[in-house]
Amino acid sequence: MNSRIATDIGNIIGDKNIIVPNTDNNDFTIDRRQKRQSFPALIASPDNTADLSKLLTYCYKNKFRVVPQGGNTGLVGGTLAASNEIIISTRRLNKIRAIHKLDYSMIVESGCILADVQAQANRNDRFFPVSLGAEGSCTIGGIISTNAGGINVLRYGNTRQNIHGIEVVLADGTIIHSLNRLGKDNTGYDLKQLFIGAEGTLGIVSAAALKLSPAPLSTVSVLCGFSRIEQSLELLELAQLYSSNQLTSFELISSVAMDNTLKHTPSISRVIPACSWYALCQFSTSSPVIDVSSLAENFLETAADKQLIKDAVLSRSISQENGLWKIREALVTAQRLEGESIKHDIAVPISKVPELVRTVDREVKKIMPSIRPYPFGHLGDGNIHYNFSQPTDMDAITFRAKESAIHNVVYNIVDKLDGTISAEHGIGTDKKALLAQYKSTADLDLMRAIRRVFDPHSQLQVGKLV
Ligand code: S2G
Ligand code: ZN
Repeated sequence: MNSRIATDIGNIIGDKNIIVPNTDNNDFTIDRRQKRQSFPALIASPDNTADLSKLLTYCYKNKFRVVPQGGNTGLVGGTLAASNEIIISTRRLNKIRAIHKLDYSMIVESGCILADVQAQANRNDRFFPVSLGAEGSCTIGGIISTNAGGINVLRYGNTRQNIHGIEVVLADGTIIHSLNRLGKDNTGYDLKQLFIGAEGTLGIVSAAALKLSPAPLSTVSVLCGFSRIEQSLELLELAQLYSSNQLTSFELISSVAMDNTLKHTPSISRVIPACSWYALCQFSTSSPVIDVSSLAENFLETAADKQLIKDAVLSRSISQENGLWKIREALVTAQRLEGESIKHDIAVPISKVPELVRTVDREVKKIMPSIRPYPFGHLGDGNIHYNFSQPTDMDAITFRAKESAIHNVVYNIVDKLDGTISAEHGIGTDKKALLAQYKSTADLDLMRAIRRVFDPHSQLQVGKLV
């Protein structure tokens, strides 16, 4: 991009907000979890919505291609930029504009880090429930544009269900002001929902009115071990029953994931004897009159009476509970330390998870007998990260060479089980071709038509999503 353009953009957003990519600050140009490098023409980081609007108007008039970016923690190549594209980072749009306790709402700008927003809500005796591994660096704009999930979806829904309103800037610079704090607003199309999960293809979210929940007053977590994947469904049903709607999370962990986490994380020790499968669940309540520990104890007693579990531990303190969830957080890193991995972010109807697990295991081993399945995930949403680790007797190149064959087997099984190829991580560049394979022509045509309405010059997120 020539220097005149950089000068123009500097005049619009301030020279200090133009970021020159170099080896030191590759935070914007390397997608940190996949380690892929971008080489954008320029990185612009406006620090207010008005400048963002002027910048987009300038890009619109000049037909420059734009890649919106939040915390750059995505997993599907959604923030990669080509040399003829401008990364527009929202990180400097990072003010918490207001908190409205009695409205259970909080107005924050896109560049706010999720963990900071969670903390600010907690300080005001409120709870913003979207919680995921990257929360220390992902941004509010990022979780909105990918409709991020995480471990609390079972009780609180995805990001989509926790947004009252948004402020968004369209490709031509038009600002859509709909930062309302209303629990209900039935006045035509719910336009905000179009931008949530659109991966930046329809506009750049600059701020959001978040929906807050009452802060949990007490929580307790249970790690139980069991033998057969089918028992996980009965345990989930029992946990729902005995929690009287206080069940926040229900995560599935395979023995491989547990054993690898223990192997690679010195600070974590085994808390119950080895089992084939584990479920980690959390009961939480905001009520001063509900004793979640006794709910969890009743759950465990009944599970034991029904011989659903081999062993279990119930947290008796916050630090013990944090220790249990550290296992869940650490298992993703632990897999990375076991060599190359082939990952899936799939979901099927909950009742079909056992069939998914057994069929995928059987069919993938026909392609690669020594492959190491590494399944874990959000059983409560039917969302299983059915990952595979490189066989110990195979080099990375040979392993990678089979990746698309393995993906095909897995996605065909998911499709037959009425599932989805992407439950929470989105499509980006990596799954664009897959989406075309598994989404109906009618769906794809409609999505493309909507995209043309919002981005008539085809400038936003070219080559991503649809
Ligand atoms: C999780 C992250 C999956 C991965 O931990 O629930 O969303 O493989 C995932 O990074
Ligand atoms: Zn996940």
